[in-house]
Amino acid sequence: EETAAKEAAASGAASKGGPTIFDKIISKQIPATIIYEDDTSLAFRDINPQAPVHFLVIPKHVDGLTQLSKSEPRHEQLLGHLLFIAGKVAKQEGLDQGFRVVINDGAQGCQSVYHLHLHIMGGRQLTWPPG
Ligand code: D5M
Repeated sequence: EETAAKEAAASGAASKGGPTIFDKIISKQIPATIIYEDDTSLAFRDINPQAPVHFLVIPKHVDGLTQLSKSEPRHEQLLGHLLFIAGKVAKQEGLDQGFRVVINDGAQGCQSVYHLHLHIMGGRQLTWPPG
């Protein structure tokens, strides 16, 4: 938990439920390398890539997986959409040999930015299990 808190501080994460750095990326207040965008989602390259290709897919209007899971049914569709976009952009990025999709949720999940995001990593042989 201490590590997660430190990582959160290092990434500039806001408190749970508050605005995060990703809100500023959505509103274009801070730059990011955006590789896909539609009305409800955004994909951009991770600033600290863990693989040759590492991008994030985020919802534009919802903060967290827990928030999504216990609220309106329309969020069920949004979750599916995020995964659909992950696959579409993975193809666009040439990840035809495979890739990994990860969601870090909460302190034990090692989440550092409290705005739901899917990590998509590929372009090298990945290993399992993660730490
Ligand atoms: O991962 C949060 C991820 O967000 C981590 O891989 C770094 C990335 N990040 C943080 N700030 C930025 C900006 N400004 N641009 C691009 N990527 C960023 P987590 O799953 O919460 O641990």
